[in-house]
Amino acid sequence: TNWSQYRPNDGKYLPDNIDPFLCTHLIYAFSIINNANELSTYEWNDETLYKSFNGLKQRFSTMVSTPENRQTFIQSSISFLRTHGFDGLDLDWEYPGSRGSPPEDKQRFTLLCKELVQAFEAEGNATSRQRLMLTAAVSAGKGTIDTGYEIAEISKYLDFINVMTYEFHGAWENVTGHNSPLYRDASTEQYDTDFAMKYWRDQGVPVEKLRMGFATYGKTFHLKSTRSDVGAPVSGPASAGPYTREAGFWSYFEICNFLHGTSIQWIKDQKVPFATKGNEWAGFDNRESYETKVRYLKDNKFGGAFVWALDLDDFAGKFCGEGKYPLISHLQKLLNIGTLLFTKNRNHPSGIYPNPDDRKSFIFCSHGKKYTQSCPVGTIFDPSCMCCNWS
Ligand SMILES: *[C@@H]1O[C@H](CO)[C@@H](O)[C@H](O)[C@H]1NC(C)=O
Ligand SMILES: *[C@@H]1O[C@H](CO)[C@@H](O)[C@H](O)[C@H]1NC(C)=O
Ligand SMILES: CC(=O)N[C@H]1CO[C@H](CO)[C@@H](O)[C@@H]1O
Repeated sequence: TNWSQYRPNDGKYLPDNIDPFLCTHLIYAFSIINNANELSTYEWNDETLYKSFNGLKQRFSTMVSTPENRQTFIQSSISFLRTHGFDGLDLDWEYPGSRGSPPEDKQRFTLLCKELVQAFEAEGNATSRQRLMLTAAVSAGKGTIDTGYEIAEISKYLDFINVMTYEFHGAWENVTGHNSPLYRDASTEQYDTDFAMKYWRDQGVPVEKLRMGFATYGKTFHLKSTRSDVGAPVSGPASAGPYTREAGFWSYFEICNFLHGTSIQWIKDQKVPFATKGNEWAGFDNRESYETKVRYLKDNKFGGAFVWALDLDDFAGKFCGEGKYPLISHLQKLLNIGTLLFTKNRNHPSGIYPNPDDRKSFIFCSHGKKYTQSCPVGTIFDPSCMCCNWS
């Protein structure tokens, strides 16, 4: 209530006293209807109180705001991860310093990374276990990057960085645009995969730590006119997919259904496909665009790829007629020379083999199955001892 602030001494109650985890919904009491029939504030400081009240939604901000809160999070993460058998933590804060998070969260995010990795290291030492990994999914938009990250600093602490090189365009805009273009087009300066990857690199992330995002979904639009090129006017998203049930978004397996009875077209400058049917437009990725993107990734020596998301590919092979996981298995083939070797020689005896793609891991074959195993942090695979050794 807006009057609890006036209670004396220990009876005084402000938004800071709220435990945001007690209830699913919180209601601020009260606002009023003014003489002009408008919804309006009443107390002189309602607007200030609204700010701290709604600030409670910023769980990341509150968590990073004090050393004590950070330690609570860090220690709870370690026990959570160990209890459930995870090997590490991927931070997915969208985004420090944006969307209501205050500017100082940029520095606090760095502190969080630093303190997390210190605590992970100490726990690994104390328990003689391989230390937990720390990674982050980060923005690919210049503005959000600039306000959110001390790039060179965080890259010291993170084992790798997943640059979310997708969601560049969508039905929140009034014209068609591709979800995950490799290159810019005339109208989208600094809003493409190539820009984002090089921006992170040029501000100090070693290339081997950078992972490029590969989308297994597309973004959709409802066309307003007969135009269907990039930049054509739209009136919102296309219909929701029957499985993902979210307007503006289709999984790759839903895209495959859409493609029946229409043909794939290419955005030449951006090296990605799209398709139109009736007044619906979808920009997506397929095996061909993955090929171009992997070539780009290798040419630029970026450390690897990550996929968003496993469950959006045609995982069971029931929709696209391209086998199980058509996009991700294709990506694996494109990235992993080891796999190509193994498909040529399926009779590889059980045992340990160097991983030709990644010296920080090795390949372990057992009864016709192949497993990739990471070396402990700080070591690389040494073929002379067939073991992980200090680099
Ligand atoms: C963990 O052990 C390594 C190697 O013994 C040492 O260099 C490092 O300082 C230790 N880290 C912590 C946080 O205890
Ligand atoms: C889309 O919106 C922008 C401003 O956000 C405006 O400049 C532009 O003319 C609009 N385009 C169309 C096709 O409505
Ligand atoms: C102190 C106090 O009671 N403040 C106000 C809180 O808001 C309502 C409007 O709904 C006012 O009537 C109160 O006076």
